[in-house]
Amino acid sequence: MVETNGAALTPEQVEHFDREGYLIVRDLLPKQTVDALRRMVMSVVDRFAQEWLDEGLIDDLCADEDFAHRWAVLREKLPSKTTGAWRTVIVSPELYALWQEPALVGAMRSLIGDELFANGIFNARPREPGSWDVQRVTWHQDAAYYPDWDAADGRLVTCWTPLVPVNERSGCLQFVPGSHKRGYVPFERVANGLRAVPESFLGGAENPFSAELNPGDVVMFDATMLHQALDNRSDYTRWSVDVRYGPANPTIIAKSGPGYYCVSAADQSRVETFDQWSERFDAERAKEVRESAEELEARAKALGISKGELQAF
Ligand SMILES: O=C(O)CCC(=O)C(=O)O
Repeated sequence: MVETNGAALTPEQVEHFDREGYLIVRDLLPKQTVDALRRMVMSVVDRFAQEWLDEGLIDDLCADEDFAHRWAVLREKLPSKTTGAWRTVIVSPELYALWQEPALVGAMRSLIGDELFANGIFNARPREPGSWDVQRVTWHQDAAYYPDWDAADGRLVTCWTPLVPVNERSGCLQFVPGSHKRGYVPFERVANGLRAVPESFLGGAENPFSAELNPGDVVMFDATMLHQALDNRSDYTRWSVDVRYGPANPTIIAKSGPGYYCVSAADQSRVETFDQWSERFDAERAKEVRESAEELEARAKALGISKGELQAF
């Protein structure tokens, strides 16, 4: 049985989220949760490094490099030096455990309610040192990514957590406080396929709030929150993980892609296990990938990189 009774947010924290559209909770995740996510990410790095070694693209696994530096050192050795966000490669018990983390669940129950659905949009991001078009995340609302988004369906909350220290130099997130109250604004596609808020809707972005965080901290924010990520000007990879929760009502479930029934205070038997979810994720993802193959091809071509490098988005 999963523990669903993590501590609730205080009324002041809920009030901050309602007013500003985001909330930072310091040291929310236990160290073992952060360590498990870092190990999961590093096992994917190991796998990629071994493939590149086998293909003769690199001559060293760089296994002595530390967590923050290894990926960037490996990528420097490759002809195409950067990659997008990861999704399919992080479907793992560790990611599942993050969604189930009692402290996070406690916070989400305070903001959303007692029946929670884990949205099928989630990422681990190897934001590499440098200024890379493929990785650039300019001002946007996450609502732009939810099919047929409608505020009346219920609140959708993104939870973003770093696996290394993030600050303005290493590419932290920035927010326009209170901008969620403007509601959903139109988006335009930018070169890397992401959905950006046009200039004319960016009032307040000249004076943003920078969410500087350490591993264990979580910033949670509303689907209509205007936010962006700064370029990474440090010498290490800005690793982070982001997951999303919504109320487990039939409309949200239908619109949430390959997510899963994540928490139920009323009946825990509704909650899918990792094996059930990952099997369904694979099947639904395979369908999505087939459907978007042409779009992927066009985006990769526009960026001058291979389809493989884009497909984890
Ligand atoms: O991590 C990033 O660089 C961007 C994250 C983001 O915009 C999001 O999770 O909605």
